[in-house]
Amino acid sequence: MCHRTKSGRVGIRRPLAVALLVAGSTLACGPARTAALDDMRQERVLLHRNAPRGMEFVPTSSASGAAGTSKRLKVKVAIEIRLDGNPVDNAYSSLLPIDVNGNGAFEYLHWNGHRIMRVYGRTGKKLWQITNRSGRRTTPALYQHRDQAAVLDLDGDGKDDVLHCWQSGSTKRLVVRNGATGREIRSIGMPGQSLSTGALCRISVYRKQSDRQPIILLSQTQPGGRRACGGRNYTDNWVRVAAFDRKLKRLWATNTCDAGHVTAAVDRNADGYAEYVFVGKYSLDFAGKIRCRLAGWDRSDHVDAVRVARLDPRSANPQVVAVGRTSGGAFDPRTCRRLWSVPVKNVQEMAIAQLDPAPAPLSIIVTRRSYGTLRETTLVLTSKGRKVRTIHAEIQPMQNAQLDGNRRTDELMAMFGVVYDRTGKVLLSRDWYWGLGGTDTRTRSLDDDFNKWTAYPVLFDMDGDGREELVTWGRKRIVEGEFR
Ligand SMILES: [Ca+2]
Ligand SMILES: [Ca+2]
Ligand SMILES: [Ca+2]
Ligand SMILES: [Ca+2]
Repeated sequence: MCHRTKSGRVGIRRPLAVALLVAGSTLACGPARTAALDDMRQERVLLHRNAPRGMEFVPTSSASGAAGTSKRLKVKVAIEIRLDGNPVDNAYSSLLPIDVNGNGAFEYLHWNGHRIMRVYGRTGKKLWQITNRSGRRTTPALYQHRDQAAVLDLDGDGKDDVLHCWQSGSTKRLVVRNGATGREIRSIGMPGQSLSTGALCRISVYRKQSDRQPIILLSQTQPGGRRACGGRNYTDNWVRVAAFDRKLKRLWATNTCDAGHVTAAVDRNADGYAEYVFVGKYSLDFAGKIRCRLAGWDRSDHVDAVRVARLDPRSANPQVVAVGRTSGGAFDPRTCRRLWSVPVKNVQEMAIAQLDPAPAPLSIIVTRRSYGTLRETTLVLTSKGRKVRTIHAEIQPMQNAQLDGNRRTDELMAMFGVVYDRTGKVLLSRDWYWGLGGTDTRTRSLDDDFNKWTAYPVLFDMDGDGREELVTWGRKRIVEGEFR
């Protein structure tokens, strides 16, 4: 039975949540389950997106979904926005959807490091822009990696704001900016924090179970410069987790050398609010206490990808799956106890998806990095870690998605927005946007490709009609594609 309970969700577009009591555990279900999943699909983009390291898992298939066929996808260019500015800076920018006026349709936040940030409306009009001519830039040296930011309402007026890293002179800052005007709402200085090209901005925002308020997690370097953390004092490793409230009041900071590149929240009762979080290999509560560290993980090695999912739908307990250079496997999130190990070495990319029709257990897709070689490196594992299939393509999975006619199985979206079905067949290539604006379509190398278009487009319901669009950007354009 489902019990309806009101939840006053802050800054979230769907206010209702419903809980189901099953064998001592509370799981959301029914309309509220759907609403919570819609929220989570938004939040995995708006609040904690680090797509080059993979997106958090959110269920997108269900046993009651239509069992149509998995067919080739078509995308039509719906919106094309001309970008001004340095084409290389544009290609190496990040992008997030932002609803600046709270009407349910999303505008485009486009920024590069601490150098330039702007918002374009859906008609292509630039709504605002800030520049810092001497600010840190993300450049080709960063390869596929980009700065993060978060989009949420932080001043309570119902309209999205931007939470991002910036700088004044040689001081790094954490800034909250009005999404509609670009005006700074508040900021704090972070003296001593690196402003090097590689000092990536890592921000994850979660909604805490305890009070349903957002908590801001920011990766900072530790004092001690290059010597700290065994010479790996990098923000990209989440070496120190600093936490702030929505007013940017500092709550706590916890040292976590060699943690990993990404975070993943544990939502035990599936109501959309997090009970605790994994920051790479460390599980932290929202008071900053380290709950546990993934069992058997090398002290000096970090986690490359980490996801949380209920791998077997018959179980009320979620699992945490993590991969990296020295280790990989599934763990009990409550204790960090290892449940099984990934049967191959040096896996750095991973996604969780519903590859067998729901309600079958989920699959785990792991890829060994070998850019440009012909080695078969993408493996499909069962929820118990057994290898069931090798996909004869190097798929760098970014996320699971629901895009085709079969709503009982997920599709996989990978680099450059290429979509694969469960067998590794390409359902959507990048052809629909690659040649726009005269970009040379001949590929000389992957490095060239990174200079043309982002490797990690955004999949998001931009116009609020319940269907996701695909937004990509490159040297001279932002393009929004509609699935047909
Ligand atoms: Ca606001
Ligand atoms: Ca929860
Ligand atoms: Ca599907
Ligand atoms: Ca849509």
